[in-house]
Amino acid sequence: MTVDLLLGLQWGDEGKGKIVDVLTSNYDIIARFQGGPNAGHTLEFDGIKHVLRTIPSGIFHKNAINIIGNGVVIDPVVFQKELEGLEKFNLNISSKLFLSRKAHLILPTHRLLDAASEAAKGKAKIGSTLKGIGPTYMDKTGRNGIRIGDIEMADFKERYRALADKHEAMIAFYDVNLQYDLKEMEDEFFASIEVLKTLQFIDSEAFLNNALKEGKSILAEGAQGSLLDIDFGTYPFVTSSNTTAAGACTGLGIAPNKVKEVFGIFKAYTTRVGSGPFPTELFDEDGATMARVGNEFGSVTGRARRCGWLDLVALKYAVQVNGVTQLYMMKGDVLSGFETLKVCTAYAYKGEIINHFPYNIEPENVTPVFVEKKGWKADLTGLTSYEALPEEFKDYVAFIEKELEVPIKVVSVGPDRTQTIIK
Ligand code: 2SA
Ligand code: MG
Repeated sequence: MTVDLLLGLQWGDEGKGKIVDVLTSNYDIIARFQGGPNAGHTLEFDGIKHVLRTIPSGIFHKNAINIIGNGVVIDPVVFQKELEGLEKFNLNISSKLFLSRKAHLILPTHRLLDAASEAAKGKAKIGSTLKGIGPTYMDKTGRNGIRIGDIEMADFKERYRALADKHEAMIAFYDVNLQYDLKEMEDEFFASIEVLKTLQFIDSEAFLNNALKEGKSILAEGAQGSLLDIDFGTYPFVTSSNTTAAGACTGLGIAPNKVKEVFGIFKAYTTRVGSGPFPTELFDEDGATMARVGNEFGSVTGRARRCGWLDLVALKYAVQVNGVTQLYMMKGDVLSGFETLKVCTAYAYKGEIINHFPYNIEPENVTPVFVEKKGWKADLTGLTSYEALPEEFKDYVAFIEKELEVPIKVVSVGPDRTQTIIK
């Protein structure tokens, strides 16, 4: 059998959590392949809203196996809290959630280093979620990291100490006057390691490839978005992992020829949290309306998201880099009531009109070129069939499909599982 990928095509918060939840019943295994507790996947069903951080969204489904792959970075402290938050659902988690031995551990000092690095950058800060993501991936690629499998080794504590001591020296080097009680953080860390041990550590690449051989189906669940990819995103304002399709292969140990469908999730407009360029960003009443109606606040950090019109230049780039085969358009309902909708189809770039996503998209280099589409008035949140949607909405969808040359298969008109319309 094959692997399908579910990826965010913008700067995160496209609504991946909702779609993976809708799709989960079609798969035997749901796997996370990159990122860590910087993600916040929001699921809403039966009147309950729940935010997942590191745990795959298949955890709520009775029969799905959930894998945290080698490409993920795990903070045991956050993980323990996540497990505690799930207790009330009686999910029998230890029987269906497995952790890759090759996944890297986020240490308390990684979080401190994240904070120190951001503080030292001042105005140039990335707007990191301060979860220690960057420093942990630095240690991974620098070949200094500590992995889940190391927890099973006799010298785990010594390895921890050696790395944490090195980090303390680095924190001092930043000279940013960070206040912290490492002893307290370490007690919490080692207590949470004991909780982590109640779950099974596995050689996940072997597990997944065996499952494929046995005819099982796998959905790889991306976190963040394509424009936050370490290689293809708006560097340096990116996260530290490959959020794009290739990341699923390296983050799970699955070969490219096993990948079949690539579901690309995007919002009907655009949002971004943290710093970095955003060509179609709005600073007016329209942007404020999107933020208010769309409830655009980070699911984990609560940070206000910047809002703007749909950017098809950026989206086309994401579709290409990921090999998207099906598009899912989220939050179309948020655009109800706008007289006119703008869609960016090209950039004015250094005196030229270009259609590709260039090296440099800072405002001084790029001005978006918009086409205008007629808006619709109707509230979409109660609609259940594609036919019932307003003509202007269908025109908007058809226009995007034509520009991106990929079909939009699903449109979402609200946060609940039930507010999902298949075209
Ligand atoms: P980091 O923490 O080092 O990965 O941050 C680097 C940049 O990546 C952005 N980033 C995100 N943007 C949107 N959503 C994210 N996840 C949470 C969510 C975040 C939240 O899904 O709601 O609650 O705000 C996420 N994770 C990382 C980040 O803003 C930096 O620009
Ligand atoms: Mg999110």
